[in-house]
Amino acid sequence: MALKAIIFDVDGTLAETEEAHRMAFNEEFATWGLPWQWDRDLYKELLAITGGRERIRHYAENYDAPKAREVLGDQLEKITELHKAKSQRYMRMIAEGNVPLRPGVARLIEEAKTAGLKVGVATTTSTPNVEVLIQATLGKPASEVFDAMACGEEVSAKKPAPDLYTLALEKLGVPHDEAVAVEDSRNGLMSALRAGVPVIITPSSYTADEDLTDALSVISHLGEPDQPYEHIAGFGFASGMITPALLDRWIEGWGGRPLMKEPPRLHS
Ligand code: XBP
Ligand code: MG
Repeated sequence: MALKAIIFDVDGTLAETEEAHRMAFNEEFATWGLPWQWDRDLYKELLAITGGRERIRHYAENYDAPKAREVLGDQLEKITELHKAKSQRYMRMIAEGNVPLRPGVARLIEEAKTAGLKVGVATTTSTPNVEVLIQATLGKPASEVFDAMACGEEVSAKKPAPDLYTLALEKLGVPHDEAVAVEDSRNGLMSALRAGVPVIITPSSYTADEDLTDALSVISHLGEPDQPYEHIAGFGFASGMITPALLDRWIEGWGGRPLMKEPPRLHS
C-alpha cells in the first residue's frame, strides 16, 4: 500500500461536537455574568477563528469590548480561566455519551488498523477533550485507538497553519505523501494541504457551505454498509463507503501532484 496513515480531525469530523462546544461557551458566559449568547449563525461566523480561547478573545475584542474589560480585566487576563472552565463543562457534556461518532468513523479506524495503517489525530482542541470523546464513544482510552495525537496545546499556530499536521506526521513517522487527512472544514483543509497532506472532507453541520476546493474528495460522511455516503465533489463514486483500499487507490491516482490550485486564502 502507498498509503501508510490516516489522520483525523476531531471537532466536526469524528463527531458533531460543535453544538456541545457552543452550549458550553454559552453556559460558562452566563456563569461569569457575561451577557453573551452565541446563536448558531454567530457561532458559524466565529468558527473562522480556531481554538476556543482565541475565539473568546476575538469576540471580546471585536464584539463587546466594554463588557469584556469589566468582567475579564483590562488585558482580558481572565480569558484563559474562562476557557478552562468552558472545557471542563464541555467534557462533562461529552462524558454523558450523547454525542455519537459520525457514520463510518469507528469502522474506518478499525479497518485501517487491520490493514496495518497508522491512525492519528490533528486537532485544534486540547488532548483531554479528545480523550473524553473517545472514551465516551468507543469505551477505551484514546491512546489505545490512535498511534499519535497532535492537539491544540502543543503548537503555537493552530489551523489553518500547517503545524498540527506537521506534528502529527512527525509523531507517526510517516511522510506527508503517504498519509490522508479526514477533515470537515476549510481551516482544516488548508492546514493539511499546507503540510502537504491530501484531504478527504466530510462536511459537518457548520461547514457544508464552505469553499472546499482542492480537497481530494468531498463526501457526506465516511459511509457504513447500510448507510452509503453521498458524493459531493472530487474523487468518489456516487455513493459508497470509504475504505483503506479505496484511499490507497486515490493516493496513487493523485500521484503527488501539487495539492493547491491556488495559494491558500485565509479566513482572517
Ligand atoms: C475546532 C475548533 C475548536 C472547538 C473548540 O477546529 O476550532 O476550537 O471549536 O475547542 P478543528 P476548544 O476541528 O479544525 O480542529 O475550546 O477546546 O479550542
Ligand atoms: Mg473540524
